[in-house]
Amino acid sequence: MIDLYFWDTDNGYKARHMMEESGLEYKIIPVNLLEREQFDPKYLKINPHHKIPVIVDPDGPNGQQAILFESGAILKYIGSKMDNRLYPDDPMQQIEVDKWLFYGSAQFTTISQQYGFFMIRSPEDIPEAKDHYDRVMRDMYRSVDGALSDREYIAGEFSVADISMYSDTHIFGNDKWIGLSDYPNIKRWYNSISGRPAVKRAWGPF
Ligand SMILES: N[C@@H](CCC(=O)N[C@@H](CS)C(=O)NCC(=O)O)C(=O)O
Repeated sequence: MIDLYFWDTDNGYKARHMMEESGLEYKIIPVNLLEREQFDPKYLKINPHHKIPVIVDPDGPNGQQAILFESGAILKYIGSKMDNRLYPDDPMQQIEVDKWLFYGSAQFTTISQQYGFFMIRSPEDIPEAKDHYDRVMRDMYRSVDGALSDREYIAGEFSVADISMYSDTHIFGNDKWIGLSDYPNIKRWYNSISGRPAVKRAWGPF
């Protein structure tokens, strides 16, 4: 049984979605960020960066316990472990998945979080920062929309790379924020992933 240390944020949902896709047995252990539980010394032992998500797999490589932080690393690890392989074996396909998986973690989510901070959570209203991140987000959506114009999923077949970009699209792609009407390929991709049973389970109550 894998332990998933979770709270309801974009990165948290990536890992939870992945666990639901995997069919592996797992248990959610809530880490209440509002109560600052991520700073509990016991939690800092498994993630010194005081962040969710984390997974603890008692049945890791060579029968050893595996502890992973970083949602991208979690997606890749679980994708490699599962039977239906959302992380491919083929080296050429791996290149395609890796570049989008890293893009998802390093670019798509990072920019989305900055956008979210200045649009929603910043105690100060800073119009220049809002304009900046709105422009960067739309530029990013434009390039992802272009990439999706000749393929169903971001790396070809449905993979961990899609999971790494879904949760922020779910949070900020709606009409209240960026909206998807100018990005028809993202809209198709988003709707297709939203229909997956694993997504419905992953975004349910916990
Ligand atoms: N790069 C990390 C980022 C994780 C992250 O930003 N986690 C946030 C929630 S989305 C968090 O736990 N923040 C609490 C804190 O920084 O104290 C990943 O992809 O897992």
